[in-house]
Amino acid sequence: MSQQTQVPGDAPPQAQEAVGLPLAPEDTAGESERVAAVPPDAVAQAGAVAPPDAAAQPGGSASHDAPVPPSLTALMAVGWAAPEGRLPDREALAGWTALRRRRLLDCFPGETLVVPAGPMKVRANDTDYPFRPSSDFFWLTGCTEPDSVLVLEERGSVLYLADRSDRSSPAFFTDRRYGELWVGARRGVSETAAALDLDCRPLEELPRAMGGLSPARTRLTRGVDPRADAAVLPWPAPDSARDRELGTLLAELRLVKDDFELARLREAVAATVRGFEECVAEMPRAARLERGERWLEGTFGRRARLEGNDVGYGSIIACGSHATTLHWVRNDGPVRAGELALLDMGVESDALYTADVTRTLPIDGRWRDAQRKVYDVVHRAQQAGLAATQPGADFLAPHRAAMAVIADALSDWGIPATPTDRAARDEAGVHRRYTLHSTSHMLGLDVHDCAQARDQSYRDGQLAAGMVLTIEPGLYFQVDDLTVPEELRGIGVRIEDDVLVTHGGSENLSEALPRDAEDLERWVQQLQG
Ligand SMILES: [Mn+2]
Repeated sequence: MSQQTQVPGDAPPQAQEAVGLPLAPEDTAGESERVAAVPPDAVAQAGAVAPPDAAAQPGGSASHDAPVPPSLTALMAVGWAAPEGRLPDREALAGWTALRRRRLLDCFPGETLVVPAGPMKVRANDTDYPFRPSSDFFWLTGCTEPDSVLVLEERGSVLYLADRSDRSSPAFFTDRRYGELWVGARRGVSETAAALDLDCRPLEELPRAMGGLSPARTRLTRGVDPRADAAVLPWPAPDSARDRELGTLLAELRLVKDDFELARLREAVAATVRGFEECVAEMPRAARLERGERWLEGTFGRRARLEGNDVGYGSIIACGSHATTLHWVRNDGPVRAGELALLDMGVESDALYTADVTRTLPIDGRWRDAQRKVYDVVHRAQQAGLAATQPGADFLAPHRAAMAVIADALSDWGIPATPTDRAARDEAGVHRRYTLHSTSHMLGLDVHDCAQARDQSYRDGQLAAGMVLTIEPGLYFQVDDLTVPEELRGIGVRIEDDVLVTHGGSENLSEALPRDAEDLERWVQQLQG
């Protein structure tokens, strides 16, 4: 499951009263004291709205930094030890990205392909979200620097990126986005060239390079970087079908994972398994807290940050009837013994590949009858889906196999209560009232990977060795659904594994987490013992 936008909470009464009042800051200290009152971490990512010299401009900067007098600039320029100057070693990734660039160029002979990383995104005022490059850009370069742009050409590809902001210019202490006193040393042009084995040039040269491109022979992954969108106009205007073709080809090239990617996915899954174990172990503690779901979200998030880059999507911690909400990411409910917890979580590795795993389990390690009845059906459905995951099989084969199990079970239970014959039920797909989503999606750098691939090569295509997909049937009985027996209302179950299609069949990458109902009981009891 992927993340959804946060549902806004109610504004507290105090904040509502403040609306419309004239600005009357409590802080009446002098200019210099107010500067000191702004902690460095609050403004460290303010580069998007405050260029390096903003403090010197009339009207001041967004952060109210003090102006920098020339004498201070002169002082800051001297007295530093000579830099070490050692370049990083070439990364193993570099060989793989070179192959990927070669394959992409072969799809568009004689053309120039522009693939940007994207800019930082503002969270609020002068703070940004943590940066993550666009997946296509990262897949082709391995570079994680914001604002970077890859220009691919037969005669030689160039990666444009912001150079280091080191002691050689005042920006090292005035530029909040790149200055090394603000953000620490980062890889610039020569460091990135050495590590990623790419021809790299400073970002300042990009406008001139873009200006020289022929629109009819250039394609862009549009919608990633507004500056690139403006610099490379669609051809023929205003349609950007040629650009969409580039996105489509990239998505389709990414469908089959190479060995490097598979190793990274295995790392992401291994860290995810550890995060699940920690969440289960923390459940008794979470059960004592008003918002125990948040405690578990934090528990998993800590594992994700410790071992990887972050979570690959907003963790879904859905206890009790919250499990019937597909993307429950508010995670503000209690964790109660006797209820089920549906945990849908994935660690994104440092190499930006994410796992996507779901387990539904009894919070106190003991199934109640109605819970077990629903769980066993979803488990059987998932087993059928896993068995149908084979090279050459339709992408939809696991979905069909899983849904057949669920439709039969619902029919046996007389759900929905309205009597219809089997043919009519199948025709209407009535089980979908309770299953809600499809069983699989591709997985990789994106949790819903390769989304721009054509139907013929994804949804209506066939599975091939090297593809990684989720198998995740679910059954959800809403609390207010009068078509199901009362004892089942409020029960939601999903079981999701990450599965690699192999030459001989498939491999469940997340098999280390138990799925059988009795194994789950033992696992929970052992972790909470
Ligand atoms: Mn999923």
